[in-house]
Amino acid sequence: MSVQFVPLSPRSETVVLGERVARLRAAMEWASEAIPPHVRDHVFTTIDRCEERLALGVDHTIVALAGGTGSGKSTLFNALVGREFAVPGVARPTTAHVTAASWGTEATELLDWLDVSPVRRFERVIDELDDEDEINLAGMVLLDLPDHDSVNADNRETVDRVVPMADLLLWVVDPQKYADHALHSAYLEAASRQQRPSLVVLNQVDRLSTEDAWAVSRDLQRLLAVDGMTQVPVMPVSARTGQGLDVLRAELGGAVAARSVAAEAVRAELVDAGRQLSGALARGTEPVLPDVDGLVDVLARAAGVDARADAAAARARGASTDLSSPLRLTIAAAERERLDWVDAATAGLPPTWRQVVADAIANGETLKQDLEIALAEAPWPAIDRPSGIKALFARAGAASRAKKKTLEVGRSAVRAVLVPEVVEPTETIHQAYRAMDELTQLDVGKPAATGTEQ
Ligand SMILES: Nc1nc2c(ncn2[C@@H]2O[C@H](COP(=O)(O)OP(=O)(O)O)[C@@H](O)[C@H]2O)c(=O)[nH]1
Ligand SMILES: [Mg+2]
Repeated sequence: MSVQFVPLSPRSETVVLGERVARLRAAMEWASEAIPPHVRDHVFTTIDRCEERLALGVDHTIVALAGGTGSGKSTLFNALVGREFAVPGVARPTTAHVTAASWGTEATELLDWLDVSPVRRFERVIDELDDEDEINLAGMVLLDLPDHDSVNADNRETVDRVVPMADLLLWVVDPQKYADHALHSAYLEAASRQQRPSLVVLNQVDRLSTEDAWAVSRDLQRLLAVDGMTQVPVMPVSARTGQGLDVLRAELGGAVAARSVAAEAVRAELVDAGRQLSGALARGTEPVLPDVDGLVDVLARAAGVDARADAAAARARGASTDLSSPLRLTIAAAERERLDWVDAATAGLPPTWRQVVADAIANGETLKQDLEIALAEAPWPAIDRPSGIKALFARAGAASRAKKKTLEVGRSAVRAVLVPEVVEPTETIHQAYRAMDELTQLDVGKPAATGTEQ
């Protein structure tokens, strides 16, 4: 069994993910009222973290050693780090703090982001004398975390802060506590649900017979499947004797060399955010922009544009109609058409979107005022009233031209108000909806690296 990471160009992946995060932020800013508050907060936190992680580049892969007290995280950290890392003056791993080792490149910015104390940072210089396995680890930033089951609340808080920031989680369990309920329910299930890239090691196998080691590995594999981690192989290792560490090193090297694990972790975070958002979306419904011409016509008529056009026609035929009285619209009429528009624009969407669209577009009073102003300032055609002998020959053609021109001018004045005040804000909300909807469908045909059991 091994984990395979398919290499992808990490930079183009980063660009694509960056755009996706930006779209999600814009969507959330436009439509956050449609999202339940606890989901909204979670999604904004995710957006912040993804932006920060992408800004730091995906050349590094953050691997976090996580697990319960005494499972052997620190021992395994030391074993992977090796003697070369024993830098005088650098503090040894302790339970209360995060300790970090970076292979090959300095990772100052990343370690600052992770809030790892400067005295708890090791650096491993890699040169051509190193084994291939070691060279493959270039770019890895390994973190030794406090215990997730620590009695100290600060330690648990540190774990809860850092685990979501890791690109790859390396779960360390031991033969006594591998079935620990808290580990499975609080961490492994969540990691699985969020599709977080994970590896699991069964440490301390030197304390078991070979037969028992396999039996425990199998049982652990079964428990992981219950957690939803069907794709994650269990690696039996001993941090004390070094047994199995070559396999673990190779797995880590494969993951780190692909350099897309960080991007994959961000992608998984976005998928998780999308899943949280899916409750605020309707499966299979695409919002549709209602008929703009219809809205223009009906509001123009309600404001008296059609009546004015008829009057213009009558005047062109010779009637003594007055065309100078201002056009008026009632707030009630504006509000009625506006609500019909909102209904049509949110047909099939969850009810919260109705309010979001209603809030985004101009209200009835504003529409009334702005439409009346626009109609007062419209370049109405001058209609000559034929008199005397001319009136006898006034043709139907002149009347119909006067009517048509008046309608055109009135409707285009109405349209000029409705486009920025109603149509464009509705389109913006629809785009926000689509951006969120797209996100909930990211799992399908995911392009990035993935761990697969062989
Ligand atoms: N026999 C054996 N003991 C181990 C192994 N790894 C760690 N230990 C011991 O388990 C205890 C806890 O280890 P530590 O690394 O501090 O665990 P942590 O709390 O997860 O960081 C220490 O006494 C270690 O020496 C191992 O692979 N085999
Ligand atoms: Mg420790």
